[in-house]
Amino acid sequence: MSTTDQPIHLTPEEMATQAAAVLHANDLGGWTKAAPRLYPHQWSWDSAFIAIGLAHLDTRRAAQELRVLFAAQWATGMVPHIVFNPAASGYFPDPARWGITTAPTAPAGVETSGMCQPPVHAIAAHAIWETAQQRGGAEAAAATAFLREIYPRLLAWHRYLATDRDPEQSGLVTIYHPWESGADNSPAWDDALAAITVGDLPPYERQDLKHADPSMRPTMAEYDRYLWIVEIMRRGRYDEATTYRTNPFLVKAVWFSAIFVAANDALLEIAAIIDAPDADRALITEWRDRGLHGLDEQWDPALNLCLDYDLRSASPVRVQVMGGFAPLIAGHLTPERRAAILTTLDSPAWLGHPRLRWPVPPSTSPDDPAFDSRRYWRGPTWPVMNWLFWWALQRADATEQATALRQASLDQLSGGGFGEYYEPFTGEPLGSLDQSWTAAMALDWLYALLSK
Ligand code: 9WN
Repeated sequence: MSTTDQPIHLTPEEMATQAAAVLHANDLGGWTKAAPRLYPHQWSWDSAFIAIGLAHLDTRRAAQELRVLFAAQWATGMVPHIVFNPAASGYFPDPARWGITTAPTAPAGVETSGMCQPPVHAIAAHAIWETAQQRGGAEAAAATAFLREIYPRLLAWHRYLATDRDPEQSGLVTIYHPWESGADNSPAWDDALAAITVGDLPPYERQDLKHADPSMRPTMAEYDRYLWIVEIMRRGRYDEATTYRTNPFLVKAVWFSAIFVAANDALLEIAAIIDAPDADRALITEWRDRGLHGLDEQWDPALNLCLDYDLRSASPVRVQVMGGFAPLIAGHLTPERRAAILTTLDSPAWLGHPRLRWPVPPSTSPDDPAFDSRRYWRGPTWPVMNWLFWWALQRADATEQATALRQASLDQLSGGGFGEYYEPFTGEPLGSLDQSWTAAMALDWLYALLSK
């Protein structure tokens, strides 16, 4: 059913049926692989987005998605970015390369990576609960029971991010690797990666290039550095303090931090539903407010964007990437900041760019010198990120902009295929087809539209 040809104009009903079929085909019983061939394992933030869409088909199955992921949580509270499927091969780095068995804090009986991804999970758990409440009856009760069950795990995850990943108490989460950002080869990491000298890296063979066109994937120079950081973390047995001391890549990432702020809001909602102790709520509020303050400090009035901060070079990262919209994702905007960020979003550097096929945010502004329309996070548009922008615009009461973005996103998907990302000027789907989170986001939009 996948196609790379653009003009099939699926009706909303057809698109919903096809999206459900993609999720069904990628379902391995209790968890969903991120994509059929390129990503045959469970990815952390993919799972959270997938659960939001899956909830429309089956709220219990959606809860199971998060349950399986959190069963691989580390003793530190970290939720690993990949939980490996022992039955699947063909992805690199594989469990042997990660070598987490040397880490005293790694979970037993499950193979995972040794790093994390943005914490969308509390947002997903709350969304599952909301969908279940609309259904009512036993489903609603089961969802509340699920929140009770997952809450301590979510709290431990957030505690880890607020402490181990922010020893400076800046409100900004430190990432150890571009993979942790979720936006792997964004130009935001170029300088930090360029400063890394690759040491005695054991040889390796890339698997991703067997499933995707090299012109759409990170370069070899980037891959060497990705693997060198993994090597350093593995040699430090994934000990947090050691990583902080020895890792050549340490960046305060604003997109990740903004998702953490929004996830703390969701965790507060969950805490209220299950009547969690007041002390927990005070702590979560503190994490949320510290995050808002940290993001505020990174605002760049010249670019009208929020900037990552490289701890190793002690400098802000002055590029025009999607992550700059972090305050929109975090929410709680002052009227001035809200106006500034919406103006940037509508400007010719972003949604107003005359060459865009659809007005959806490119991962890197076409005005940035590092823009590359085909390569992964250096220009293409990502439907799952459109969803996050849409969600945030709604939270910011920018209803008109949110509705327009949803329509443009659905138009983008109406050619079928559920691409991982899209060429922003031609609309060609790139990367993997039948990407689970793309299908899940389509379902979330379509269920709201079709139930009206
Ligand atoms: C590395 C699964 C993941 C996403 C990331 C995306 C890509 C992996 C890769 O695929 O990253 O984690 O091998 O390229 O960048 O955001 O979670 O869909």
